[in-house]
Amino acid sequence: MFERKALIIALASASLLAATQATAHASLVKSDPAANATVAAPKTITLTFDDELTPAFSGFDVTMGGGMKMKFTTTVSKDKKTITGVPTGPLMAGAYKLSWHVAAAEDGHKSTGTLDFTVK
Ligand SMILES: [Cu+2]
Repeated sequence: MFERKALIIALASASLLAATQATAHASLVKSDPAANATVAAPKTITLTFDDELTPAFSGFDVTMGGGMKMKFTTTVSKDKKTITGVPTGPLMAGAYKLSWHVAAAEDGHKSTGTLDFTVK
């Protein structure tokens, strides 16, 4: 009987811990350009997350079709939830892949993702 109770407590603690960790990770909630959008050459790219980020470990890379990396200057907003990137030169027409990486301010956990967009 005691063992069964201990097991139930252990399982409850484990699921509580898992839930805490899941909410502590920063997830992308909005982007401009949106994923898979076709847009005029953007002057800025913004990525908004559901959690505060650690600016030093949060940013993104943008590559064009052949893997050519585009240069961006990125900053993190005051509320620490939005990354804004300004390309150092105009983006030519073509297909782009954006790869983001962030660290949650709360626990330092890292998450990454990608999105595609096209410049017409
Ligand atoms: Cu986390």
